Amino acid sequence: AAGLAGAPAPFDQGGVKFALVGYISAGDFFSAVQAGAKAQSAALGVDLQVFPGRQDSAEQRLQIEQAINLGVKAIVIDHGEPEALRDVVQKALDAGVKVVAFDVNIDNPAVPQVEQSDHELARLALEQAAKDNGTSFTAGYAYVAGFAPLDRRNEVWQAFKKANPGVVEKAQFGVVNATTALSTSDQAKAVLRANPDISVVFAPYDEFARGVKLAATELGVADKLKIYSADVSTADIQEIVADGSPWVATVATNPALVGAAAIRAAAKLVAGEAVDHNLVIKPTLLTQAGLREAGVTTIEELAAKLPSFNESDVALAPWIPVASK
Ligand code: SR1
Repeated sequence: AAGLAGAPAPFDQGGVKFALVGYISAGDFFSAVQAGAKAQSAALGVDLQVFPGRQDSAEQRLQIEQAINLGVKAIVIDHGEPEALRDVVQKALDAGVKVVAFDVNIDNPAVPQVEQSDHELARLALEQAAKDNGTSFTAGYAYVAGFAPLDRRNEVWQAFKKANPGVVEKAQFGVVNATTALSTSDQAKAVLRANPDISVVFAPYDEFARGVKLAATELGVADKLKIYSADVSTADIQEIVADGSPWVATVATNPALVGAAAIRAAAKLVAGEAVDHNLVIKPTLLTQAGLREAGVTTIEELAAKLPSFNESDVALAPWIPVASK
């Protein structure tokens, strides 16, 4: 590939390879992160190889080893189990490969951590829940421990319940696998049948929210429920704005910006430039009412109507062309 004019080495010469190694296979969020990473890589003249996840730590470790052997200059790790990754990440660093982690705590000062300000994300969602429902309601909660973003959002949920004793969590459920939405829907159905008084579900991952909405619709209780989530995609927006949808708010970044920022951070490290340890992409509250009022039906329309949703100042440099949106 041709070099990038005006860029520092090795980008000025071209032929630079990066890898993005994922952990989770399901869902629009992860495809959009990958799309953003690919677009930013193309703008840098970088050849990006994407290793899709399959919820399998052993496979993710092997993929990191493969990437090292392919001679990549940098690896972006997108989710995973930290304990399974720390030694293989050190192996990459020892081989001179730069590493950037998104939503998996590698706990290594040489590895910048990308996140979506999960505390703020959960706080915005729960403030909206309190605005809509008051601070006394019976809740369901979709959560799986062990994923850094969900664990951070969980800290805020626990503090919210403590601060509002009228909020009673009747059931916790959720599955992260290759069919998260469907598996979570099966659990949500059982939970909603057993607890017909649940009026609010906090489901801070769009695949969870999708599953809860499906369950509520199939049980015919969508009009008695309000779902508050994280993340957004075109398919999510369509589910949120649909007539009678119980999915009333989500708090989200543009996931393509997350992927692009991680690639820029990796490029800066490869060029020998300083990168902050914590790289935060800020989320935005999106309500059903707001989306309907704005007539937004796709993520592109959202980006056009809400320019802040399509901008991030993370890991910029004068020589890095920002990927077209
Ligand atoms: C299983 S972790 C799922 C979350 O990872 C990303 O942070 C997305 O926001 C999603 O909610």
